Amino acid sequence: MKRKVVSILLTAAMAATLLAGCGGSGAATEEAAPAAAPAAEEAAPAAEEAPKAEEAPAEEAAPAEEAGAEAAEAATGGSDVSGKTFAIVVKSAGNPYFKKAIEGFTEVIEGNGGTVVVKEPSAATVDAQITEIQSLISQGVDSISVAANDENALQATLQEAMDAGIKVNCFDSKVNADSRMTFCNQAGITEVGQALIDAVLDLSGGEGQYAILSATSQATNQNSWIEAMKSIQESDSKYAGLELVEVAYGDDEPQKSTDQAQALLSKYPDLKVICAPTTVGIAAAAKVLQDQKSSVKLTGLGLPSEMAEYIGADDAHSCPYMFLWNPSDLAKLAAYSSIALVNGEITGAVGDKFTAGDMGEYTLTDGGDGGSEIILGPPFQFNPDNIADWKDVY
Ligand code: RAM
Repeated sequence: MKRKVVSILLTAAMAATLLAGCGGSGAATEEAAPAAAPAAEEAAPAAEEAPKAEEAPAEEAAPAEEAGAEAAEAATGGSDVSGKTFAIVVKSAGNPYFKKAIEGFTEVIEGNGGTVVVKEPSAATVDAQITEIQSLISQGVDSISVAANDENALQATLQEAMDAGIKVNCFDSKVNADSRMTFCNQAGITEVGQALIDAVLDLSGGEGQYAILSATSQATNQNSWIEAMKSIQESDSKYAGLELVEVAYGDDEPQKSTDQAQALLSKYPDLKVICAPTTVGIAAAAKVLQDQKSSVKLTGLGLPSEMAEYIGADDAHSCPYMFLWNPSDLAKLAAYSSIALVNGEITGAVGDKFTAGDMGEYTLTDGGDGGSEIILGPPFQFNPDNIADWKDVY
């Protein structure tokens, strides 16, 4: 019972944070720029909404099945989808970011009476995802939500799925407009790029060499954030002193990311900053830099639970601050939009609206690529002042 109360408190606190940090769907774009700024005071209001560290651990410590059942109970506000099957296809297995996403997706679908099928390819490749999606088509699922390992290469397979009457959306990392009905985007691409390049500028002291440690070379989301960083850098003279020396790829594998971080340090003795726009890459680089007592500073996109020990303002810590969103909330949005597609409440057209349970109403907006998207909210900054509040949440 106590755990249930804590669970409800936590859910309410996270919802409050989401509302405080993200606003409704319509407000997301306007609010994104200020919230993405790396100034400490920007993070303060949202940090106050964050669950206190004392509240969070009980939820995290709950046995998986029990926590799942309670979470399902709490997931109200969708529509009944009894007898329907919803698949989630992540980039690859073993990534804690996608573990949280699967939890959020499952909570919503099972909370509304549906069945979940989880597909976790052993490596972050498009071929592995094609194999998984083919099996979902044969199985006759009602819906597929995919975090894509390639923007275009899933098109034939996803078109086959849609031709078979399966509703297809993507989340986290998109497929092209012809391959999807809509896209649940964690944050505006420009907002993420702006937050990252501003962090690089700040941590470099305004000039010098930086490197990017990315995921796979084909990942739609990382590639679009990197392109946004580059174009912002080119468009404003305040970034003129920054030199991007290399984009390295750790393929969202811990060992390869570690090797790539070490290689960057050896190749570029004057390197000032590494920016890793991947939770796997940033965690690997954080350990390398901290173990080596390197003066190179780190920023990027990281999970608070994995990065807490590396976040700090002093020389003993490798990462002064970083950004992310709630991966569980992102996948909940994918689940709610899948339910709306399956129930015929939306078709994926720009302007469609649906209610994402207790997350509120969302509107499908123009994704800028010929398809629609649904934006969760602006990226959130994690820093020494708020990391303790978040490290046990996700
Ligand atoms: C990794 C994955 C994921 C990305 C995060 C930031 O976990 O590449 O797609 O959104 O990092």
